[in-house]
Amino acid sequence: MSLTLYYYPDNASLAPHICLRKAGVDFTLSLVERNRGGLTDPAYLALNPHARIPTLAVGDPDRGGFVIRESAAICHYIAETYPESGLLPALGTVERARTLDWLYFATNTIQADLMVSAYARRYGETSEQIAAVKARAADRVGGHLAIVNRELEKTGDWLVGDRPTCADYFLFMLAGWAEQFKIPDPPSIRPHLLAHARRCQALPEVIDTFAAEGINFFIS
Ligand SMILES: N[C@@H](CCC(=O)N[C@@H](CS)C(=O)NCC(=O)O)C(=O)O
Repeated sequence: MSLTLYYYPDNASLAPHICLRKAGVDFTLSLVERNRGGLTDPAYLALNPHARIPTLAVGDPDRGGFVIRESAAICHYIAETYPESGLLPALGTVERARTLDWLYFATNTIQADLMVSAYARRYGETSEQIAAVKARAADRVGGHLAIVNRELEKTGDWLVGDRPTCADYFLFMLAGWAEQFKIPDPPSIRPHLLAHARRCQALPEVIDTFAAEGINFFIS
């Protein structure tokens, strides 16, 4: 079945995009013009009523295909569908369980607080409230990244095993946002996270993804 990734540069579509390139499959990239009404476009809302980026369409959703609308779920789906990609360790292994544990920590904890910080205006009314929400959430992200930094100190190059998995790509995406959002304790002050980001930036699938999206690496 055909695969179409609806994306916007450096949005939550980034990790799924890297996974597709790592899997080496044919796919179509479709830009959601989020600054020009793309998220209120009825055609896009029909695919993704959550009005969020990304969406992965598998086949034609009107003709027996389906969509996946959560970035971590898309990464998980690609990994399961193309096991030879190594995006996840083998089914039933401890390594796979640990990789999924990090993938879901990344989306459910780090990403969740990053989103609160980025969209703080949705969580407060006055400018003081909004600033307080933004700062508190950013602090929490710093704490979550400290946990990952400690883990990478133990595990070495990658979160689990001796090759990058979808959890590494997801973490890399979030580290990029955290750096760009200028949280108080950014990834670049965490040596193991910084080295991890540099390792990710050197991977061909990551280089190709950034080139295709027209974005720059966040760590020099
Ligand atoms: N949990 C979702 C969150 C997706 C999300 O919030 N994407 C952002 C772009 S990075 C978005 O579409 N924001 C638009 C909005 O919140 O109005 C996922 O990871 O796929």
